[in-house]
Amino acid sequence: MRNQLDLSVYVITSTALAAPRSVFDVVRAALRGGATVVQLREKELSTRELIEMAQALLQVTRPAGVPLIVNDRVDVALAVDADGVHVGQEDMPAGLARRLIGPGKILGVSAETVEQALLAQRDGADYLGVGDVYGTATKPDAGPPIGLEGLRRVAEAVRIPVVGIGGITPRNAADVVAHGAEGVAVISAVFGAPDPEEATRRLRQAVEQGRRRRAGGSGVRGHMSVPGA
Ligand code: TZP
Ligand code: MG
Repeated sequence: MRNQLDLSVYVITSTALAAPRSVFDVVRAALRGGATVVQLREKELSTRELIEMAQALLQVTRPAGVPLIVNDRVDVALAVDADGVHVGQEDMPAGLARRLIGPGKILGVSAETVEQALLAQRDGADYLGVGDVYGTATKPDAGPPIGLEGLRRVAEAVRIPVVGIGGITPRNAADVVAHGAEGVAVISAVFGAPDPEEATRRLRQAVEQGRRRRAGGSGVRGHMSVPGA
């Protein structure tokens, strides 16, 4: 799974935003809509509850062939044999996480700056979550938005793929990809959406559009590439 990681639409759980629906209902809808990665991120749960939710989510993601990544908790990821773990700058250092999970599991690292990104790459990250791109209401302790240019600087500095995160919606996801991201990571755009399946489908379409724009040589917002122009 590590070798064939598809970061196009990376959905991150939120029990709070899913309510009154369950996280499982929203994850199933997102998978129908074409989500390519699911991350379990539930800061309020006990260790026991987190393990139970991870095991139940694996029953949904495995048949779909989509990796389940556990946020923050290397121990929980290992205990349930999840597909990988995602660590931030205040979690277990990436090098230690890699040592514990071994070479076969997916390791994601959050990076806001080029320096953090280069260290994570050196320490064995498979991909980077880069943001907050646009400003988010979902993570109150996120730093100031880095914007599309901040994202581009990080993406250009590393060899490993990056996903943009923070305030991403179907309307702006193409810009994120046009500025060098391989895909988009979202919480509220899917877990807070009235129709998570449709929201995920629109994110996927936007990612494809962003790739076409990048291939056409125009990463600049609002500028479509015009052949011969
Ligand atoms: N890390 C940086 S921004 C963010 C995280 C976890 C929250 C993203 O949530 P949303 O709702 O997609 O803006
Ligand atoms: Mg974390």
